[in-house]
Amino acid sequence: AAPYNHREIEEKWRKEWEAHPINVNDGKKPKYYCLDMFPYPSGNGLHVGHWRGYVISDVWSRYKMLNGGHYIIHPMGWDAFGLPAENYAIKMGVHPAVSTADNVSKIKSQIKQIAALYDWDMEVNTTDPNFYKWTQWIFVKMFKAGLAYEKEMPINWCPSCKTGLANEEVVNGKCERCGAEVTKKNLKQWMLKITAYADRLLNDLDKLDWPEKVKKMQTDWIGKSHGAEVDFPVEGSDEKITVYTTRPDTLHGATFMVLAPEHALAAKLATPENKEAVEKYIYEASMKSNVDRLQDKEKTGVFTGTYAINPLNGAKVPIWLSDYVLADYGTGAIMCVPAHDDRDFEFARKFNIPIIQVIAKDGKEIENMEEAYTDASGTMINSGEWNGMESAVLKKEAPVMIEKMGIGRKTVNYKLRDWVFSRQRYWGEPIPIVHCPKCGCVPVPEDQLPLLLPEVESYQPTGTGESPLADIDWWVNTTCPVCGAPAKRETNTMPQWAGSSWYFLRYVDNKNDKELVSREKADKYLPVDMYIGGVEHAVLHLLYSRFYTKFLCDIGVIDFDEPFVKLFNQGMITGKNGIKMSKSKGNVVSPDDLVRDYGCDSLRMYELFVGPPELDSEWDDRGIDGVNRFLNRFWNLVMDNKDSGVQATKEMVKVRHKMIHEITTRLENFSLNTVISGFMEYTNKMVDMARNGGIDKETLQTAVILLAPFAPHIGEELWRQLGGTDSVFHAVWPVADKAAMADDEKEVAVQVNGKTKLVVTVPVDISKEDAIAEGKKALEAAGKLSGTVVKEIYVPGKIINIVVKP
Ligand code: ANZ
Ligand code: ZN
Repeated sequence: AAPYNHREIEEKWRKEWEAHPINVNDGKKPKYYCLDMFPYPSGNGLHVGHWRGYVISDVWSRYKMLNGGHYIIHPMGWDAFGLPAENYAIKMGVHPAVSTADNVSKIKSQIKQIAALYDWDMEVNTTDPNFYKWTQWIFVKMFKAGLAYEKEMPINWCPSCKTGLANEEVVNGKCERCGAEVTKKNLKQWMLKITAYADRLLNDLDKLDWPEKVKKMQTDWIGKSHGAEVDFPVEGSDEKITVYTTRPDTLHGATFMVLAPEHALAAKLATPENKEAVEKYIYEASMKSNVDRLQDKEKTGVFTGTYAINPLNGAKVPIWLSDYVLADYGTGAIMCVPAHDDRDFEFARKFNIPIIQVIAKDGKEIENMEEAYTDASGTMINSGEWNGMESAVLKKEAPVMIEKMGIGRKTVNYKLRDWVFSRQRYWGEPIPIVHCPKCGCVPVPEDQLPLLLPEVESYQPTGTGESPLADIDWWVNTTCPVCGAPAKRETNTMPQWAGSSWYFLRYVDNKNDKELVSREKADKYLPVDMYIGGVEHAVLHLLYSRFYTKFLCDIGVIDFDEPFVKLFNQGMITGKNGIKMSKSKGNVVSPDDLVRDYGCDSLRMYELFVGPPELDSEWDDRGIDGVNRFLNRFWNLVMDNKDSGVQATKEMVKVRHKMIHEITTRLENFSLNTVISGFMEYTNKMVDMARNGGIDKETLQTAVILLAPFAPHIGEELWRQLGGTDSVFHAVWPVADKAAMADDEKEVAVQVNGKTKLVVTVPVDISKEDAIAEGKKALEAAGKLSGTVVKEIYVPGKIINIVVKP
């Protein structure tokens, strides 16, 4: 037979599929929406790491087509606003729209090499006015619903990109994009009130078929905690300081208080002799990012000179300032219980503040405390009327008790913050708001959307905190949509997350100029059944998308409130030694040569073979040889045996069903690397069978269907070689028959004089003579047969009994 020629067959089937698409919507098939996280069209093109997710999603799509006969919605688009295109424009003077279009066409042709089922009719691009019209429309709807508001606040500021950053864009105190140290700057910001959805975002995680790891990350990000606020009067003044604590049970152990340096009272509390030190400390803290402040390092702080009164027992507690307390969490002030909190313990040690233990450890007071005792378990001590109570019980009851005493109240707190939604950059969606001196903030009327991004002369951020749009007078100066008075446009643009928070809704109705998505199409094709992408998006993008979906559900655009039913996060493909592939590190492996030399099918399979798909895996070019050899072997197996006319033996049927079972189970579990090794294993078995008497056609056809989602070209070719007249992707995924898989061997008890001595495994259809011989051999080997054999009994499939006389 002809040898495997990947170039020839891949070209042949590409053409055929192009002319006769295999994934057609006949209106009757059930839909299955399998989505990739859409890429940012960077100028660097695709490397083998990018392929991984796209191969996984394509394998899954094709599998769902075969198993269940689904019409597959598998779109692709471009998340094309953002900094790199703008930075390139600043450097090269090329308009971001131009470089973006170039990059899109380049990446699109590279993506086509993967031979994925993408439906390019559904393509979207977040920078297309027909798309961002709806991104702006959602903003207007949120504004009208009171979910978008302006607020003056210190934002994370990247001095190098000259832009504000969301908390999520600050990695270890550095700008996620450029690596520069992040500082703070006070600016008027547009905020989205995602906190209004905190409880729903938290509770609805239960509905999702997502990796537990991701659910945990979202849970922690939302960070709901239960506790109490307690009011501490300031000694010698009418002021009081309210603290937030999750451990009101430890109130008797509060030996000092700490306020965030930004706390409204921070400077005011300083006594004259402490004023200078306090002011210096406040200034220094203002220059640090939140992330920096939370990182493990030596505690710093300053005493204000002032005391507060513990409202429970009247104790005098010194008030300190320290940057380990964050201004924007809880009340920005805490009561400190060094005996039971690590950070407070460290602080108390450093500044010689008394430590009072209020929960007994193992029933005792610790003599020389070396570290805080942080378990909320044990009996209360040194706690006045609370002595003898169980701390775990008190922890729950104290908030209510405190409320009754009138010294505080029960509260709930969230780590989740409202979303800073403005950027001081050019290449983003203009925020559709007009500032009118009389009417305040007025949204651009919905029928005037999209509000187009105007051309500018300089893309350079102004660095004053304003976007380059602020320099375009004709654009900035407008009239108020409500009263007609001269007014000014908002000049901030939206963050890149804006478009990606809802793009998955648009694919199924991407040409609709009346609605974001028609209700009919939304009902029919949404939500996304399977979402595949990198784990780096576990919180941000996935939380924002859930928020947008809930909002759009609330205003009736769609009828579901969770966007992604199932989620799979793939790990990264890295270069040698686990180093991230990047152009700057010079370790990028391009798929182009590999496709040329080994074919698309080999590369697809190797992408999966490198390691468990949910983990990072190191790329090694050499490994692709092995996968390619396997495909050659498989090719030869089918081609050499397709016309053999061999009838299936029981053994062949058994191997066939075991193969179906193994491959399907591994695939369903997303253990895709072991699917590939499973193919190798079963191909060896089939080759052995073929050598020893031949192999039947149905087993070969079955193997081809199983392989097709992974290696579609070779799958299609071999399917036709085996007599298929229609595409292999219109075949039906085989079902494993448990009975046919059953082994034809049985365990039989071997007895001497009716007493079981051991067990042997024999073929079910073994003859009486052979069975008895097996039994005797096993007994002798175990030294359990002596005397003279007088009788030999075989109860088929059950017992071998040797009767002996001494
Ligand atoms: C007293 C106490 C005693 C505390 C104890 C803990 C252990 P969650 O909500 O779970 O993160 N805290 C409150 N506001 C803070 C802020 N703005 N910056 C830094 N820390 C703050 O934890 C809430 C606990 O973190 C609160 O309970 C408070 O310290 C601290 F044995 O109060 B605790
Ligand atoms: Zn007005």
